[in-house]
Amino acid sequence: MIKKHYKRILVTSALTYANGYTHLGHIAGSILPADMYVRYLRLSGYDVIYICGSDEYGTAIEMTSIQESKTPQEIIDKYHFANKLAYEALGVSFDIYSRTSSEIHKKTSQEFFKKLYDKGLLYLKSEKQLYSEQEGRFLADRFVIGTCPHCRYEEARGDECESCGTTLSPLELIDPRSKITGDRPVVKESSHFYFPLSKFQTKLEEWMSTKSNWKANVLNYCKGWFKSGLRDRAITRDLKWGVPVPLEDYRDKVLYVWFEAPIGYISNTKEYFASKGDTDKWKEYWMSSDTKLVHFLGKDNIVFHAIFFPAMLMAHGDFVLVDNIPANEFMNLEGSKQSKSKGHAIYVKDVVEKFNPDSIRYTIASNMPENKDTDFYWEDLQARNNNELAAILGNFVNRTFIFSDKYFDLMVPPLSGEYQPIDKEILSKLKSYSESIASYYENYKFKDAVSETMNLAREANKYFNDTEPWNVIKHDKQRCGVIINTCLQLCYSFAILFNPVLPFTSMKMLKMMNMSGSDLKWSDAYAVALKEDHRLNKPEILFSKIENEEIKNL
Ligand code: B3M
Ligand code: ZN
Repeated sequence: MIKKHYKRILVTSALTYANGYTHLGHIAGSILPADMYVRYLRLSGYDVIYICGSDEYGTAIEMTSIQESKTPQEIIDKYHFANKLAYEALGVSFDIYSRTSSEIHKKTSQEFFKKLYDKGLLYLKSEKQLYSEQEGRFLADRFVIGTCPHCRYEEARGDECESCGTTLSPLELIDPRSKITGDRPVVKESSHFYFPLSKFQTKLEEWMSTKSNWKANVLNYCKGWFKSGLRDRAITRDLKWGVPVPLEDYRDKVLYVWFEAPIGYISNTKEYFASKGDTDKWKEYWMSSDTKLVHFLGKDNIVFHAIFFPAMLMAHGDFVLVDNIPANEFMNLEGSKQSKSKGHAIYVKDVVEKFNPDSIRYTIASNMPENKDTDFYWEDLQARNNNELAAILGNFVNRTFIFSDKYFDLMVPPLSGEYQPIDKEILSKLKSYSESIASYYENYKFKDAVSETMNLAREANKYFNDTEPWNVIKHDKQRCGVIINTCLQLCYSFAILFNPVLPFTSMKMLKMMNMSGSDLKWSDAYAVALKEDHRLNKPEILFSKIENEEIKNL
């Protein structure tokens, strides 16, 4: 169980850059585990909100706008709305999916900066920067490429080497050049505000030492940062696209995207409650120590959420710190990394048009990169859909409904006569499975949660086979009724237990059972909830087979 002293749970998924279409790598890394987690929590009666949105500033956006010959505003409008729709089509149940270009975010991040500034925590430092005379601008972060000083990769970006993963600053690059024009930049001085990250190292280390339940990959990664010593970071940039620095003399500078973007979690929470007419309620979530804050993200975002953002929040002083960061590794595509910048990715908007969104969710969840990188294969989608979803879950539900239709007039048969030991056994398994699946969800073990749920569906098929209702019906309709009643209770349980991973199928099953989807409860999964003589609806096929031709040439 989630610790008693938590009254509410605030869940975030890393904000998606609105410079490209969201792809299955994002889903596996930060979206699907969070969605399954919150769906489970809601079913279990926890007070939970799920916050996400588009990340709309930073050089990534400006770069795309140049590449696509559009304004940054046109770029973010195009991708924000497209991604919002794609997430909906995949059944992602955000409470809000907003954007960092909103007014409320501008205000919130400026106030945050101002508070640190007024506390005297920020300092101004003049630093050498690369400047393109041809373009008349400083080349921040992704606007410059060059050779990585660590691994010699020749296309390393000014902020990070994608080849060896090292965080870089543009001046460390060997032979730097402008990403846009290829121009060789000159070095010029510019002043920037610095956040004193080094001063927070001890406090951060002490705080993290209480997090023994964090994933080893997250803790080890952070230890590496502590070992090399945290360095202060510039939190402003010489760019036009961004949140302006809220100080008269520095209006031509903007806040660094990794400073303002995480504040977007706070801004979006404010917007969510404001839209419900309760403008102060966000404080309950962000400003109480009995809130459990959980960030879901991919491993490339760990440092910002485990070190940089918590240090910002410590410096600010008013906000709750993160309780856990169940970061995932990467899900690659048939052997190599998915990357929207390289066009090597499966976009959500495309895949939901071709396949059942629940089959996609199930395939990703079953192969979630929780502890190591994994790969997405089309053959795996086909196999999971055909051999598990259709052949195990779909088959069980289908046989149960065919029997109910053919022999019981689509009514839940009465429980006249005693349960036999075999019935009691499967019903008691419902309880133990519900508990173990719940515990997997609460401990961020999504792969185990899903495979355990499918194991229960296997048990259900075994029950059907062992009780042989097709024989029993010939000589004992009453006994057959008890069996089918039990099978229908199992179907209802599946609508609940599979709901976190298969939300559309869950609703379809509830419709078939003529049960409401609005007040589903995890504990009803073992409650024998269907009443005798309850009328059922006509069955539908839950999963159709994926044929070889459908995945050829994808
Ligand atoms: N947009 C990075 C990414 O999409 C970034 C996450 C921001 S979370 C505050 O990988
Ligand atoms: Zn490198």
